[in-house]
Amino acid sequence: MPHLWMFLLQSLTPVEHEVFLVDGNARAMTEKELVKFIKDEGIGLVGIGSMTRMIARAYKVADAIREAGVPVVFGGPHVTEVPDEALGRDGGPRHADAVALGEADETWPLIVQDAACGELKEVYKPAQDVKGLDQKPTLQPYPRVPWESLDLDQFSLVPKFFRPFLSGIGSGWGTFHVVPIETGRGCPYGCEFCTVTGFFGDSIRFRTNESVVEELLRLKARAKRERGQIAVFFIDDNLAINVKRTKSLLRDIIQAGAQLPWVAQISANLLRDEELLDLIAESGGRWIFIGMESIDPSNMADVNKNFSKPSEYGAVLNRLYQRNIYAITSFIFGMDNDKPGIADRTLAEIRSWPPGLPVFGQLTPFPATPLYTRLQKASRLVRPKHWLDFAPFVMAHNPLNMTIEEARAETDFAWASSYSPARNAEVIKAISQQPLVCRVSHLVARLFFRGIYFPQLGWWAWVKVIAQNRRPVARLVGEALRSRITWRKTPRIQEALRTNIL
Ligand code: B12
Ligand code: SF4
Repeated sequence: MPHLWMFLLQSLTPVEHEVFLVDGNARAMTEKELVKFIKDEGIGLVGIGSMTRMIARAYKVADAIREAGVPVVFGGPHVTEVPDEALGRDGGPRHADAVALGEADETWPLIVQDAACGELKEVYKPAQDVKGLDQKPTLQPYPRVPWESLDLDQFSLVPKFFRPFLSGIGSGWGTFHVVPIETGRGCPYGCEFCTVTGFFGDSIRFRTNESVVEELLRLKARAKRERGQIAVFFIDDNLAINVKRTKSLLRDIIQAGAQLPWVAQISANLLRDEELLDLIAESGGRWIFIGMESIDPSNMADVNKNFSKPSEYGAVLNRLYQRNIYAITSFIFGMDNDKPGIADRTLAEIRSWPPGLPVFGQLTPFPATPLYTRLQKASRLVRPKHWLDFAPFVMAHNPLNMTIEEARAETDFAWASSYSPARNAEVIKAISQQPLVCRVSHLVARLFFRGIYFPQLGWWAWVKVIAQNRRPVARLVGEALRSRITWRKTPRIQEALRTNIL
């Protein structure tokens, strides 16, 4: 899925400038290739956005670009949290000519103008209110991202080779895009490990329903025109943070016929309301990402996430399941009360719930979070600048009741057990009463999600994954073919095929 910020800043760029978007995930280039691209296109300013996790790579890219004489401006959560690092003011090397702190909707046009006049400043900050706090964009009005005409080729999840063949199936699968849309910003909950409340603020700002619906309608028209599929990721941190407003938005989407399949993040405490769940289902909601974090209430209390109750998780997932909605359930290991065996206990709970897509991470002290400050004060950080020395799934601090190696072993075990061919087959069997399309999408999602932890890049890796999971794959493909034959034999369908209605 592409990142929203680049489309947003592209729409906010003064019209006389051309913008090129390169997403390192979708269109990987070496530093040399990237510098050549920049030179060939005569690009005068490079903007780089990065989460903490990818910052070391982003600095390397920036160094190569700056060496070629092109100025680089950084933005996003990491540089906002530690701006001195990118500017080389903390004793380390300099990687950026300028940094944009916080939300850059209003500063970006200024940055572009300054760069064009050769007057780029080092730091760009949003204007401050009387209390000295950043003035946040209201999101009303909201920039118009021209989805209907943007070149999204680098982001299609369907390999080019299959496109002609797949565009003929059903309503068309020639392209498949997951598009990020925000309907609001901010979260008041302030969980200890999270950067969102600090970055976006604790008051929430919403776009108007009309502006969201209009954007969805344009996307829907594009999908139809391309004979492809578009799914939406509502990237709000908690789509249902204001339940009344969420219901009103979902009702407007339904009324306008603007439904597209969508995914969103919603905390478990907000998924008790049956009417909300009905509206989620009717408006196209397919997958809900729930930050469950831990099955242990004392861990939840430690990280200030007491509002989310592990004892409720099963009931919440059941309510979703009854409506053919699945959950992506996210867990964190290495929390202060976790001991070896935590993965096994968590997996046992998960098996007692309707099937979903569990994901497992480790407690990570991101800079400028309350968690970082607490661990620093307690001298528990073993790699205080873990992002400059990035090691996937290796904790940067000492957990209290297990070692860093044990936390890693728990994480390995949880991923391996959750996405083993045997577990995948078991899950697909367990949901055999669900419509075929739900089961197919669940299996496909499982095969992709496995890749979050076990890299499966390239054809050969995929062939292996499909071979390992041949039992459920063969069963679903067989069922799909049988239902297609039965469907085609139905007298009404035969008549429609004869008269070219289909
Ligand atoms: C959607 C999302 C995802 C999606 C996909 C990312 C995508 N392709 O969009 C998924 C679910 C895959 C994901 C995964 C992860 N995510 Co995430 N994700 C988000 C989320 C919810 C929304 C991002 C977004 O679009 N925001 C809206 C836009 C408008 O805001 P923005 O990106 O910050 O951009 C604004 C400014 O920052 C600035 N800006 C940003 N970049 C740039 C660049 C330039 C040049 C300039 C001038 C300005 C600028 O301008 C923009 C407009 O104001 C954010 C939380 C949040 N609300 O932002 C977390 C967040 C970015 N994710 C976070 C994390 C930790 C992760 C994971 C590491 C989690 C994990 N443990 O696995 C993974 C990493 C996956 C990976 N390897 O890529 C953290 C990052 C914290 C940090 N310090 O790095 C965040 C902030 C959430 C949090 N709880 O703290 N994520
Ligand atoms: S509810 Fe989610 S976005 Fe809000 S502070 Fe907690 S983890 Fe962050």
